Amino acid sequence: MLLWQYLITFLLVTVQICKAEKCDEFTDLNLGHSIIGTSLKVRLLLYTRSHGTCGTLVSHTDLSAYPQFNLLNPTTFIIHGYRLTGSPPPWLGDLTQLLLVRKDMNVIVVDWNYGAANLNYLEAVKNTREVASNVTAFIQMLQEQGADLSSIHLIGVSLGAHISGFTGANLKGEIGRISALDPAGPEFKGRNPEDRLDSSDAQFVDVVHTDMDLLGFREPLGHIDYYANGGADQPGCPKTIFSGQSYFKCDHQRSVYLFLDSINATCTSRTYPCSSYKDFLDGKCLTCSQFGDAGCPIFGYDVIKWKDILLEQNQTKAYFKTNGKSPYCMTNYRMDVMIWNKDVQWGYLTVKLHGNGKEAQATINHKSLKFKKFTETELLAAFDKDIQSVEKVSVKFSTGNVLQPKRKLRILQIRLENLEPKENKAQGSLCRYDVLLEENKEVTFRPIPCEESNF
Ligand SMILES: [Ca+2]
Ligand SMILES: [Ca+2]
Repeated sequence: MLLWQYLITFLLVTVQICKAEKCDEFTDLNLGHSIIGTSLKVRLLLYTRSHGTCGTLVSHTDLSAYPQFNLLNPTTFIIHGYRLTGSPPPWLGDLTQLLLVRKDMNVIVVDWNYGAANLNYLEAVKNTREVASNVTAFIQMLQEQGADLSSIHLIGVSLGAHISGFTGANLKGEIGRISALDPAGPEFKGRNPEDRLDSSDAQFVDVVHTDMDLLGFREPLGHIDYYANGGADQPGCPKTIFSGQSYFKCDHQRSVYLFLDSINATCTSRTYPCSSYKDFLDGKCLTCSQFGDAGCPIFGYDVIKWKDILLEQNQTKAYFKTNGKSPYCMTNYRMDVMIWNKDVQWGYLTVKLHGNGKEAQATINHKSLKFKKFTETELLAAFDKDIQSVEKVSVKFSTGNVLQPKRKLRILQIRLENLEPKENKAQGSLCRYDVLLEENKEVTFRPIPCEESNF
């Protein structure tokens, strides 16, 4: 063979390989498109374990063209929301990858960027029904080919949560699960269940609220509704408008990053059913006897293990605190403090746990705490890390009042109990008796197991 023949063969093979590895990408638009306004185009991109980073545009008619689509596997749809700037969602790749790592499944990214990118939010809202019709038709095709509706999971972000709701309603609520990540509030507040997401749209609907005071939805919409950090504002997000665009979307987008952490499962966020965030912070909802040995439901992807008991309870509002950045999960303790000062004392507590060369901190300052002689003050102490084996504890008391003389808290008993169910924790309750806390001075001590004390 001559050299040029080799070259041509080489080129042909290269072209073949390139053709085989051609990946379809999520539509990348810019602010210009958004300013002019875009009209709706729905594209469904398939990802599987064998094609984890290379998307394939799929049609609604011929599934056999995509041998990597396995009808016996569950299928998860990712449905994004409004795109102000037209850029692809920054979390999309991570969400797809983490899902595929967790389970062998088909992931379909519903790309409706043409239609979502528009300065006028109302135009994007108008497209939601049509996106849902498109996804519905695809799912009906899957069903005709033999897929089981209960193995279908829709993960909808913001407007995508209501698109998931419409899709689920089109399929008579028979799809397995909808996970709604901060469902959009504007244009959906106060609407009837058929005009928004609700718990009848799937067999199981889990919802997380992270920005209910601005872009999200305040009222519960699913079988379980989580209110992360109360559901309105998130730690680590800018508090002023001077931070630009992130001021508007940080709280809202946090719902996705919390969910990503839960799929990643590096640690778990335990959540507490309660009537209000205030009661939760006050330590009034820290027992979960209604959930038996499983304990309080955890947040996110794996809450499906609580499905049956949550369905029995019809609607659950659950609260949890998170860190300001990933890993978001915190370790919760119940803390009891009893003092013997003559007068009632008011103030805040900072508690640190030390062990294995690590330190975890909980700041209990959501309100001025009331300490009364010989009366247990029960508190929630949420620590930023999990210290499996606590060697030492530090406590600091402050009143925040610099004008008055420094106070002293005469502690008769301090008790810390890890709230994780028994099989998940290394230690039982930790106690310490007779501690004098001078205001703003940290005191460190070695706790002892409570049951071994003679108190
Ligand atoms: Ca609905
Ligand atoms: Ca907010």
